[in-house]
Amino acid sequence: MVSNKDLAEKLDTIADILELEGVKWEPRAYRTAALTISSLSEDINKIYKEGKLLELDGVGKSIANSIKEYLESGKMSKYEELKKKYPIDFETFRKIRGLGPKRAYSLYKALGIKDIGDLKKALDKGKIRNVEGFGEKSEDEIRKNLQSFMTVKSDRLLLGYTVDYANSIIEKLRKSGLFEKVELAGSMRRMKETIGDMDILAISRKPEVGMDFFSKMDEVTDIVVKGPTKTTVELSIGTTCDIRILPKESFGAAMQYFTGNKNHNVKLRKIAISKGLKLNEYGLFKGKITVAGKNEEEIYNKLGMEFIPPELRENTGEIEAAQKNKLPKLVGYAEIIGDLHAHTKDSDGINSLEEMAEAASKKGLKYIAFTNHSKGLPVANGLDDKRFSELNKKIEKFNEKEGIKVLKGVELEILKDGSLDLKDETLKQFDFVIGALHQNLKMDSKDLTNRLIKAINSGKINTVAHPTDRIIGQREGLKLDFDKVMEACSNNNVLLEIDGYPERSDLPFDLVKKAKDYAIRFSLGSDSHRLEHLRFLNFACAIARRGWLEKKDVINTLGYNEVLKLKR
Ligand code: DGT
Ligand code: CA
Ligand code: CA
Repeated sequence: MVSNKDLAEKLDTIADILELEGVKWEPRAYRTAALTISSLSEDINKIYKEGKLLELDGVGKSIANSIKEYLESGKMSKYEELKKKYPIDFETFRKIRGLGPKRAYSLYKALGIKDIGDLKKALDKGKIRNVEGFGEKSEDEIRKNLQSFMTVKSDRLLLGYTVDYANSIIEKLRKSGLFEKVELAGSMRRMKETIGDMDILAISRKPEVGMDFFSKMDEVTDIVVKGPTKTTVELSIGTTCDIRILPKESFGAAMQYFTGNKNHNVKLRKIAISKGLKLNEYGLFKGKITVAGKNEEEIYNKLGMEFIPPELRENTGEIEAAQKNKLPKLVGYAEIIGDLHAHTKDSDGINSLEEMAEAASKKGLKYIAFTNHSKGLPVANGLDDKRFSELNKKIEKFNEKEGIKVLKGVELEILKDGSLDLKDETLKQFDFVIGALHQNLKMDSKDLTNRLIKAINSGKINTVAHPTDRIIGQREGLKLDFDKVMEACSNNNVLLEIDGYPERSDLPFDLVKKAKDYAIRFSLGSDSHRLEHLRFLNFACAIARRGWLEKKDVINTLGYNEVLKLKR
């Protein structure tokens, strides 16, 4: 079964090749379709079956036909034809920094490099430096970037693209009437940014019928093992799902056990032993007597600690804090009332300011900052001073209406020397300035850190965009000295951003926790480029919670007028 990711990658490759061939408009359509499909929360097979392909952004008749062909036969003629002319593994190469389609094609033409294996061989023999346009320095870079790609690449899926799918399975199970209870467990319940598989726990008086129903669901592509207490299946989304049916009196213990993580569980079990108790997935026992089991909270309480929210269960000090009743009161998902990072079609977004604002309002948000790119990022159609001044006037006009408020924002390039990409008089117009490193990143750690600190010290930025610049599964984060960066933020009252875009999930939760010790506050953003991305704000909040943040640590819990006071 074709996954959304497969399909999107193929469409992207078609766009790449057509671009190489200098075709004018077509690549853009394929690119848009790829972007739409890669960020869908629904299975493309389902959308196809419901006859809704043409409703997807960027999908016209001809692309819809290609998709249909691919979903039905596993082949896409357009792709196969182009691939005959360009037998290059663009899908993998594009994940390696600095190996976009043009450069990959140059290497193919000069050295016949088709895939990673060929690339490695050529690197070992030092052949790349001799290719026109490459040289010794870029050979070294490709070597480094390949290495970093090999270490970060993984088969784990992103929470942001799987959690809605999981919840829709759970809804169907609940509606079937065959279960008294159905809940999500495992890494998904902990809201970890990547997941290995899906874990579902249930109570049922008819376990056989329940498991039958489950294994015949549309989402299931294969059955790995099937039994009345545990069934494992393959899902169309490209991962497996474990479902376990448990007795009512053990459900809390099972939720605790199968939520994990493993290290958290191991420590709890040791604490149980030290109290003369035994803890497993069936309950907490003293000899043969059940001390707790039905209810998860009770397990924690009987072990001498307060309830630990799933997001914290990583064995990074939460158990010790819970024993002293000193867990933070985590910021609530519903306490986030604004989005502080989103794009419109004025730069590289797909939807208009009005469409985005309306959708954000429908989600219950009170304000949204449109932080379009600045001119230093031409690939993202960044705006210059003049275009920003016009856009800002448009936003002021928009804000005269009742309803959701829009903040005049910018995702501002921090230039190579640490200076900022727009004039001071333009910067003064903005309500919210996000400083960002996107280009010229091939500096050593010290220079890069100083460059960022210079921007932080300028007094002109509110927050630092996706601070590590990692892309999960594709590239490692920048080698910044985060102690120095955090110190500078703390001294200058500059926030750090938590970018909820699934591939980014940046700042990562362990660095969030570290920043909290520097008394830094945070801004949360969906980094939306289209309406469907607005849901990513929730994942930014999940990371905030996993980083132990409380309401007071997160700017997005403040009202619109309060946020305006942060203006620089
Ligand atoms: P994943 O699937 O890799 O994203 O991560 P998890 O945490 O969902 O791990 P998974 O699906 O292998 O197992 C679900 C939970 O079951 C895990 O978080 C803790 C528990 N568990 C699994 N294996 C062990 C084990 O060997 N010992 C203990 N104490 N707990 C385990
Ligand atoms: Ca799991
Ligand atoms: Ca599992």
